[in-house]
Amino acid sequence: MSEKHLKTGDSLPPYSGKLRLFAMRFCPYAERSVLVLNAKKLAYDLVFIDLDNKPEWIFSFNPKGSVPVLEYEEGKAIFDSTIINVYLDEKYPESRGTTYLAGDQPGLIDYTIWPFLERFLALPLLGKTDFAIDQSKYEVLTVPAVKSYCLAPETHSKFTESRVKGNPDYNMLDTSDVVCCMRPRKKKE
Ligand SMILES: N[C@@H](CCC(=O)N[C@@H](CS)C(=O)NCC(=O)O)C(=O)O
Repeated sequence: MSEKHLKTGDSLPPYSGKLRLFAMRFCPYAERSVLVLNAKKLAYDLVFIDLDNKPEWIFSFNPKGSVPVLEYEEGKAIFDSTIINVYLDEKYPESRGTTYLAGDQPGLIDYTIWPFLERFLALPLLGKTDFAIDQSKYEVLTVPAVKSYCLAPETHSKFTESRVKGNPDYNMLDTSDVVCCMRPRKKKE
């Protein structure tokens, strides 16, 4: 691993077949994903990016140009540390081994990570089958705090579609304007 940060004009190192994380040595978000890769003992390449003179090719992996970015197959990448870590934990769950994400009781980690997993469940409906996850593995869905606010994959997918079309349907679940269709009860004589 080179500690050198690649900059504008530098070429993309050849893909070795391993997972590849684009990072910056002093970035705490990138460190989150490095820690998960290390904890899971995964083989990976680390490529550092000069964030003030970004190499052109970083935008083909992440249009925002921010790090971390995980290239999980040649030319296919995801970005944002939480998304990367959820993906890694889902794809390589071996070192987890507990009912909840960090033990046998639901806790802060479940409440912090679950919202992303909930949205991962909708990805196959949006054509992203690479990220399909198995809902039955997540006990957290039975926890009342989660169950009471959780939305169905179909709902997340409809909202995402509306957002992608540029017209996010924030009120799609609002029923306050729905006219009640029950007949008024007859008054007792
Ligand atoms: N929400 C993102 C934040 C990533 C982030 O802000 N990374 C910084 C470096 S620490 C970055 O890439 N900044 C340069 C830029 O956004 O163009 C994550 O969790 O991955």
